[in-house]
Amino acid sequence: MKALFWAWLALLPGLAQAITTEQAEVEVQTLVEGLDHPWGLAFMPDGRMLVTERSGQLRLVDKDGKLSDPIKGLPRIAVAGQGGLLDVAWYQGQVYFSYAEPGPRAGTNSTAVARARLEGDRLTGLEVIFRQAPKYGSNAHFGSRLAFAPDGNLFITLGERYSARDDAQRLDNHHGKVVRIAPDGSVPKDNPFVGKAGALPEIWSYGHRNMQGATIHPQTGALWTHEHGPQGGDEVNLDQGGNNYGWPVVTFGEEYGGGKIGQGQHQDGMTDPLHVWVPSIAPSGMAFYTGDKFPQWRGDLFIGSLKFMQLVRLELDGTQVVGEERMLMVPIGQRIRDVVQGPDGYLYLVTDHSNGRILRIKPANEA
Ligand SMILES: [Ca+2]
Repeated sequence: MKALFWAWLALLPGLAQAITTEQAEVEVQTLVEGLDHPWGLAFMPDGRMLVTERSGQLRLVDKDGKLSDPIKGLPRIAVAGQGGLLDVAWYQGQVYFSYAEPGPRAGTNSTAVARARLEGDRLTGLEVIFRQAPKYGSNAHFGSRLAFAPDGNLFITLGERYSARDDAQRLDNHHGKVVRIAPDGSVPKDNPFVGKAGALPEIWSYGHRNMQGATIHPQTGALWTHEHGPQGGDEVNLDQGGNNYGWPVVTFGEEYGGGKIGQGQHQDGMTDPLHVWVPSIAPSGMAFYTGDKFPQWRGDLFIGSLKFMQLVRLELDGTQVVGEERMLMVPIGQRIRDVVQGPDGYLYLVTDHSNGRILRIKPANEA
């Protein structure tokens, strides 16, 4: 009977066999608390962390968890709903961050990305290197994860703003797209839609809903993303240039409260996800584990779950998901917003809460 059950599961896309880590093998430490809905975390080469708070503050955290005052010199940020100060990255001596930028008309906004140098307690030389077009009246689905590829180009995930979902299938806008730009904001000449009439040249891939996870595979250098489905149908995607990922034509989810969306689950010319969650886990943050503190996890993909307040571990065979674990069943009672591997080989989590935390995952019984 059990064998039959797994045979049946194997027919469903995206369902992987449950796997487990002994709870006793892992210790969860609170490094920082009292953050206001933190969203993104990045390490700097000196070991300090940059952390964003959605309400508009960028702060530094030292190795012992000491939190700085807000960094000065940030641009105007549209803080409402899901919008605010969002992801952060460090690349070649500069801070890069994504945020909801106010538009010229009241109530409009879109995701923007800026970079600046950090001098003491302030940003200097701030440049906005990307603006999602068009500015739009919505406080939802900003996407906005940042991932630097090995070639130095920057991937930015962009949501379809919830009420503009049909735009995700058109190339004349940045709704429901991944874009790829150079660190100075210029467009790489080898982007897939450069020179195509009517297409914005920054676009890397399209047909996305709202992606709050993006990371680079440590061996292949490929971009992996995940995205929130509607009701059901969260996806992990191998995000390749020029591909159409289907939203809202194909999805494994349905309208909130029920009701069919689009044409079903597959269509020629649209790329299927590598993995699907039905029901949704509400994924945010994503990291491949490459460290030496948890040898048994090397090569695994870690994803935060907002909805279940869990850390999800996927075991992979190439691009195939062969096992799934829902970790941190001991309830921390806070939504996991970001997942980062530290330079020390520990995993760091950010919890999206009015008393948000940075958590450090260590092996238990470590000296
Ligand atoms: Ca899809």
